[in-house]
Amino acid sequence: MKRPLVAILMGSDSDLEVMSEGTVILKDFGVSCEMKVLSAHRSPELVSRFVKQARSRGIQVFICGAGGAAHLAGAVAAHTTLPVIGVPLNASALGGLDALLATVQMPAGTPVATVAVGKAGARNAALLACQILALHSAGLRKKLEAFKEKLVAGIIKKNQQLEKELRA
Ligand code: RP5
Repeated sequence: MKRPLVAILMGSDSDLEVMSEGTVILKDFGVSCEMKVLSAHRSPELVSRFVKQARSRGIQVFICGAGGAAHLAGAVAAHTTLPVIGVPLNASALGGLDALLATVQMPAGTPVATVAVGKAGARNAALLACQILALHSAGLRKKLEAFKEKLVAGIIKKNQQLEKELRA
């Protein structure tokens, strides 16, 4: 098995369904990853130990998903200079707005690249991780270019379908 390049962390196993969206994307792009439940509030020492050892194990990008007070991405970013992507999750009565604000509003000096709330965010976090890794991988860059071309082809097809329906 290849050494993981991306660590996907989540605050609870209740986040697994959403965060698994990212693993599907990474698998499609042939990027190895590992997944762990680590909570900024329930297990702060484990978070710090994991993050401090990650670079020496080959990790290059962190993706952190959490709901509610959602401090995981920020807590990870506090311990590393590796890029950290935060995925706010809808896990409380506030519908994810709480997690979005907690993840995005980092103080200057400790950046977290925050993506959208929920599954779209989990997917985009994985794509962004691939784009970061592609800075040093021509193979990965080609796969990303092919992915973009597929997006364009999808839009063209939708317009053809729309025209057909309007003409009918
Ligand atoms: C957050 O609290 C987790 O990331 C999760 O989204 C939320 C609820 O966790 P559980 O009570 O389901 O373990 O820290």
